[in-house]
Amino acid sequence: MPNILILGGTTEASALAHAIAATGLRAVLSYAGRVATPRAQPVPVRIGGFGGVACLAAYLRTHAVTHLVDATHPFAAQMSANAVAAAAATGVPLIALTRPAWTPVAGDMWHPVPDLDGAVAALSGERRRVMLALGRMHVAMFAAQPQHHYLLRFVDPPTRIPPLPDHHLVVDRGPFTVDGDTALLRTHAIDLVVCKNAGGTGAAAKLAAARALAVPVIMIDRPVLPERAQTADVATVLRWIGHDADRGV
Ligand code: 3Y8
Ligand code: NAP
Repeated sequence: MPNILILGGTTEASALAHAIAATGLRAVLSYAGRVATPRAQPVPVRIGGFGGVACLAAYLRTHAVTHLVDATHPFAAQMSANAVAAAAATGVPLIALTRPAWTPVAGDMWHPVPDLDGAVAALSGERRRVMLALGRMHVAMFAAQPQHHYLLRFVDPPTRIPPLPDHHLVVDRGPFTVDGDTALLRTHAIDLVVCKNAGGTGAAAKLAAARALAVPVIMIDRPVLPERAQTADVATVLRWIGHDADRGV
């Protein structure tokens, strides 16, 4: 009988959890514990790091996990690397449920950069009004470019004031809407957006808003992840688990 561990934290992970719950298969969804109240799930949830590769491997063994699904965010590179290593160490089969990277369409004004350091470097120069749509964890890096006005958006209120001399903070969680993000960019007279190439739908609204308002976007490329089986399709994951997607879902 399958016993699935889903490494979660994304829209796709939630969709998979709902599909698996509908089949009655045993599954646990795992969160890192990054935010105060992660979205409720229709399967049991565990919250917190495992303690590295060896501890993740030990978790897989002691909980008799039969299938590991890495449905984490494309920028959760450490978790994904640990999942590959722990799956290899234990022989537990692994598949990644991910989403394709965004690609520019007509009207997009993207300036691709390889990583967060590249995004900081790209902000050299005259004062701009920048929406830093990166969440909370990497804001401090942008103190190297204090000349700008920054619009920040965090999931939770911060425990410390962000180290940017001129910023406005919005506390909100996605998925976001195009109308909402268009109004946000307009209200704050944003003339530049910085974001990760997250892909998917939950964070895409700001791209459509930037396109509509002819606002350029500094687009951070995804980190390189280790080789692993992967799909963008929940039904493929269910078939991989050996449960036909046509039955019961
Ligand atoms: C804790 C668990 C679902 C999942 C929803 C997706 C969409 C909405 C859009 C902007 C971009 C950002 C951020 C974002 C989005 C989804 C998805 C997504 C981006 C939650 C969640 C957890 C997190 C962690 C959080 C990070 C932060 C990143 C905010 C749940 C709400 C910026 C990524 O305060 C912190 O420490 C936040 C940390 C990692 C990146 C950062 O560096 O700050 N996500 N986000 C997960 C855990 O503990 O394991 O409550 O759902 C999930 C979601 N956030 O099921 O509906 O699928 O990507 N999350 C980015 O894309 O750049 C916001 O503001 O425009
Ligand atoms: P990360 O840098 O790749 O991982 C750092 C450490 O956090 C991991 O080594 C692991 O700790 C722990 N961890 C990460 N994801 C976990 C999970 N799902 N369950 C249990 N432990 C987890 O991860 P991150 O970028 O901080 O992302 C953390 C969470 O937020 C993930 O669930 C991810 O899907 C979600 N998220 C991230 C982003 C983003 O922009 N990075 C965006 C949306 C959602 P141990 O080594 O101790 O096991």
